[in-house]
Amino acid sequence: MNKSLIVSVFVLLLALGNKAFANKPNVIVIMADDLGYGDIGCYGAKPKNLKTPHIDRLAKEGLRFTNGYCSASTCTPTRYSFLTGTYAFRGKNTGIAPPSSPLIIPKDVYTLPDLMQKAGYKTAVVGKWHLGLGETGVGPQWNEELKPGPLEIGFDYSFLLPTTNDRVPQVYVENHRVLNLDPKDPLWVGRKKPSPDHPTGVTHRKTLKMDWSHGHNSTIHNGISRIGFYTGGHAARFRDEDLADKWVEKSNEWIAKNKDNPFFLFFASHDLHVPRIPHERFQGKSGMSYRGDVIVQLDWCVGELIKTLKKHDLEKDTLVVFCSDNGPVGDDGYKDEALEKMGDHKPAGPYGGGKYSVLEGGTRTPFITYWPGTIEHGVSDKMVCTIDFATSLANHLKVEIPEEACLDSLDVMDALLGKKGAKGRTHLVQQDNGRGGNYGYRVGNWKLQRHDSKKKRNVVVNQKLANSPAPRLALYDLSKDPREKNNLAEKNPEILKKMKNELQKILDDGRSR
Ligand code: NG6
Ligand code: CA
Repeated sequence: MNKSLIVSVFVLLLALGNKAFANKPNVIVIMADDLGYGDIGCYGAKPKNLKTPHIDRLAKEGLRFTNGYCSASTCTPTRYSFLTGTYAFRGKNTGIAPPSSPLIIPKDVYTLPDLMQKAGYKTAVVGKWHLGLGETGVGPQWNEELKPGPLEIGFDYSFLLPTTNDRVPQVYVENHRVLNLDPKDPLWVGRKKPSPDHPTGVTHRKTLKMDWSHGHNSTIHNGISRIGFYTGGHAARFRDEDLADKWVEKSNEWIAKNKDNPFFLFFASHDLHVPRIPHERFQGKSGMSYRGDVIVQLDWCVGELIKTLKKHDLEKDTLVVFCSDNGPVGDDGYKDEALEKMGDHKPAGPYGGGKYSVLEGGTRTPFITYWPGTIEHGVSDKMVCTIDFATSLANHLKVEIPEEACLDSLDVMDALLGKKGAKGRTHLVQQDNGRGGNYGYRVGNWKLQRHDSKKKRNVVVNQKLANSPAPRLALYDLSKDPREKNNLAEKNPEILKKMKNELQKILDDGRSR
């Protein structure tokens, strides 16, 4: 073969290689926990030492969305919708999952990881799960095989914090097993105090390294009392300080093992959920409270993942998405000075409300897509939601999804990739927690709030968890009133009626795709 022929064959192979990846990029979804719209530099965070250079770089070189959403203002329903492509209020028991929740995504539901597997991907979830484990009516069998779980709904590998870290137990679950569990020291998890002398956040409050402010006063582990009780499993227990490092370590291992196939990694960070316990090397770094420090820690994780992609020369072959599972909260049950040391920082940016709320701050969250060489850098005002990945990726990968699956997931792939003329969503339902709660419904600049919850009837929950009254139906113009303070319902009865009916139809139809 002469030289020029060799060169042309090489160029052709390179082109084919790139094309294969353009059709099947690796996908990493980095989902932060309780991270608000205004919490990171590229979304306007100002505090001098609250630095997020790695996330900011994704935004600078990728696409930063100003209308990016998660579908609910609490964790479990957002994660449910992200994985199923269906609004959580349509499912059973999709509110915040308790420590002993069984798997809440039915095994026969077609999921995002299912469709990625169909497309030939290896799939993994590393980090916080909070979608339950075990059979319905039974729940997690901690000392046995923990299934069904992620492996039964489309993941090839899982390395989990099974619930959320303010809930018991503090153990890792790798695939079907609690990691490092000594059978001679079985793990018991329950709702009632296991013995009269079992130390709790109430009886041993003085010994705690971080005091609780509400709830979170049952079993103590690592000097922090939690929701729920447990005993045993001592060899399996982790230190809160080490979670972020572990997620990075396990992700890196898995990427290295799977780098020759297309892969899908759901990196489910626990930062900034309570208890906010950064690794010692991040403590004090933000100049704020631990809430700020775990943002710095989260940013470090993002940097490490990108470093890993670079190391394997995969940056140009990987679509990275950075998002959050719900908006911000100050005091979420521990006295960690989050509110006291907030200063002028506005965790929800210009928006009102936050976690638990149907105001914009509850679901409008950081949302960045990054794929060097494919996504041009910029800022997008297209409306996109974490619920849309399923249909967007399915269409991109040419995988058919069954008619009765992913009922509310829309194809916004062109918008995610920043293509010219791309359309985002025209409407979005925002929910708080669980079924029959409160709803937000957004169309263009109009925002309808509908407060249904019997418990929290006519109540708006704001970042400080203080409740203020709200009418059952209210209408806001987000272009002028991002904090949703000026109810325009009376002045715009037609728009109110139209949006109220549209929302009702989406609820009644059982689908919006
Ligand atoms: C609440 C907890 C809160 C947090 C939340 C779930 C109390 C008083 N509050 O019930 O601390 O754990 O559930 O958060 O227990 S989420 O981000 O996982 O949805
Ligand atoms: Ca959350």
